Amino acid sequence: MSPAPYFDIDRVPFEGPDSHNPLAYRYYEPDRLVLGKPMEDHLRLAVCYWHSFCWPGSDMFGAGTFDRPWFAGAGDPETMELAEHKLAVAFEFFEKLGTPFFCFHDVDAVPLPDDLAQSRRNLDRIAALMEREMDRTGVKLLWGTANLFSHRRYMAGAATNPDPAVFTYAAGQVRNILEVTHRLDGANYVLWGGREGYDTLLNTDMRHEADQLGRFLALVAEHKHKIGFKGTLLIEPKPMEPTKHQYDHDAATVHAFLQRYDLIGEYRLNIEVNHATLAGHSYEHDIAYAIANDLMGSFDINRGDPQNGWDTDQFPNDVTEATLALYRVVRAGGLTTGGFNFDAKLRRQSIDPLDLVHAHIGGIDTLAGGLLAAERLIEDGALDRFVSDRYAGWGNEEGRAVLAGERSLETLADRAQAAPAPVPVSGRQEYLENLINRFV
Ligand code: XUL
Ligand code: CO
Repeated sequence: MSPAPYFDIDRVPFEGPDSHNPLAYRYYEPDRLVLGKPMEDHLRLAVCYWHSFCWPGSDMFGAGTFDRPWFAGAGDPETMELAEHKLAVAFEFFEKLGTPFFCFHDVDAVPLPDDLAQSRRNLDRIAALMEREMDRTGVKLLWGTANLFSHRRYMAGAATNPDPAVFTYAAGQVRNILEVTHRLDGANYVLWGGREGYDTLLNTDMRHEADQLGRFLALVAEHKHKIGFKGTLLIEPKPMEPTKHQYDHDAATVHAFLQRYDLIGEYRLNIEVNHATLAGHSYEHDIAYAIANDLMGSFDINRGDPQNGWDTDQFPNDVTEATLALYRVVRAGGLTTGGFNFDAKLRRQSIDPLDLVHAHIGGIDTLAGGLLAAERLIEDGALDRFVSDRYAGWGNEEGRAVLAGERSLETLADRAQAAPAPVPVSGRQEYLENLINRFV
């Protein structure tokens, strides 16, 4: 259970913005107070298991480039011993980075044979070791999830599969990992509908599939309450990839779906940068939508490549984007059960253990820098004031009466006819963009 250290570094220290040490944080200072709350509680950073410890560096033109000692040989199945080795390295990594949370799929942690009872035994065995490591290090589980998209049984979806036996199998898989997430005191449980969509409408009954997905989500919520799991259930929107079209397209689509199937209150959103951008939005847009509709839950953080139209899942490095996201999150009251999970992977040529460290240090400092800029922006107050002044007209008695439904179209029309025409007011976009750059 305790192989030799894999990462040849000490714990990553905070050294401040002037440091030239590539193995130190320049901005991430966990106990620094930001607007009265420690930075680590604002960010609730998580390392993801799958990209960092399971993904071999493969692409559609070639096999894996990463040579990790816990990987099974080509064509060999993963064993529990290798899974335990992987777990030990993962916790070594969390400790050295000082990240307080991690996230995993069932299949990331252990082999899942085509036998739900044996899969559960494997999960329980690793959960016991996880508990030990969690106790030793203080690292906590941000969320667990089921991989309902890699196995060939799920090629036509899990909850939305035309075969009810696949729906049933998926239910069994979710029960196992939801219960394990509960056992590990996970703060959330995530459902990402990887193949809950279609490849072609020619073979698809869209209404039927939506009803199936609605039922599946209701079953998961019922089971959560039955077992007393107190974490938040989260849906992670994504418009496409792997399917041509996924039903959980973006925050607004999921919102409509939750309303349609009477699931508001049971689910919140896990919003991911590169999913929002694939949907043709900015990250900030989906965050703003979630906040406006009381659906903010948690965040997967990464970035896409502006020249590529797919989910490249690179580590975040844009401080302005992080600033705008954190400004909204903090202004909305901040995270509760959620966190920022690095759902990001190395490039295929970054084959050294240290590359994983550099990637996370950069991502963590990007978020920390964004948080500090957001703090300055909030303390300054000019942006807030600009927006509230812009809507100030609605705050008077007449404006409130209109919104409260106390005026008819006729009354408004008569008033408009009697009054001088409204005078257009500048939206001042460029002024505001310059303002943001003053704080980043
Ligand atoms: C895929 C993705 C997933 C989910 C969890 O694009 O983001 O890793 O976060 O299943
Ligand atoms: Co994700």
